[in-house]
Amino acid sequence: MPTSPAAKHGLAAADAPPPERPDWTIPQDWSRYGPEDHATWKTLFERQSRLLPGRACDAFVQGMRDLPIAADQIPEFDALSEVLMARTGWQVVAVPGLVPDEVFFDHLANRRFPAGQFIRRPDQLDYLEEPDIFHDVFGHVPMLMNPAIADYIQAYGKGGLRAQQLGTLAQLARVYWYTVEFGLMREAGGLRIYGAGIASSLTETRFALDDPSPNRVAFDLERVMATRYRIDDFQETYFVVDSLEAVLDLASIDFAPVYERVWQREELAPGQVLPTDTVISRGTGAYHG
Ligand code: HBI
Ligand code: FE
Repeated sequence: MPTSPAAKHGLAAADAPPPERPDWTIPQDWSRYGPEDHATWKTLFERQSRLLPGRACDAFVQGMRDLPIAADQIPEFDALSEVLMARTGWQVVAVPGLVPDEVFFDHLANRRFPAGQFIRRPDQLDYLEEPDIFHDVFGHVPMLMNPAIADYIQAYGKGGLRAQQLGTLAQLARVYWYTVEFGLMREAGGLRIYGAGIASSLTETRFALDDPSPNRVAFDLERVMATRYRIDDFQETYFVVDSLEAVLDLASIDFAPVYERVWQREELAPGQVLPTDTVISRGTGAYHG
């Protein structure tokens, strides 16, 4: 099995114990992280910090710089929340791992980012099934320092609750997946990463930007909504936005007619390229075969 994204999402936490609180939050219990946990954080932090300059977008780098996140120890959620709250009104709360969709959406709609409390084991550096503190804090929290992304993720939470009622959650989740998790952006220096699933993964950082295999295609809302994604391996296609403001602009669209049109369309396989796509680089497809 090749190395894979830092975290896969979208599955219910089926065998998790029932939560003590209805919002699924737990104390971070920072003092219970041991030396091995901090060492895992340090390994992951150092290797991503070496790789990301020139690869992560400016907002990511800037957000990271302004947060109390460093190599030496696992960050404290309260300290992160204090800085985030002052900048964009967000907080970080601890959860055991994946939480049910409606719980996840309710947190986001209220500008609380649910972050996995645990850290992966040392033998899971490149792959794990649920989002842990490295994926959630290193990958997502720097982008929450950006006002456009802060508003966009809140809007996703509100839209998620609506999409559940409309039966269009699969389509909406693809938008989150191909932006917040696996988004690329055009910047002055070239293509840059803003998606947390890429930024928190050594192997996918290289794959998404440097490998000839995946397609890189200009982001188009309805096209993305029709496109299935891979949860257990690198993406076959990355969608490229021109700015974070363009991502936030998606939140002011009336999705009802969009869902109607997407409903009429055929679903697209993750690696499919259409004649109507604006292709930035056409992948060889070699990696996925
Ligand atoms: N729970 N903790 C956590 N993190 C996620 O990213 C997450 C989740 N539950 C559901 C979910 N994501 C997605 O399936 C929704 O975005 C659809
Ligand atoms: Fe994530």
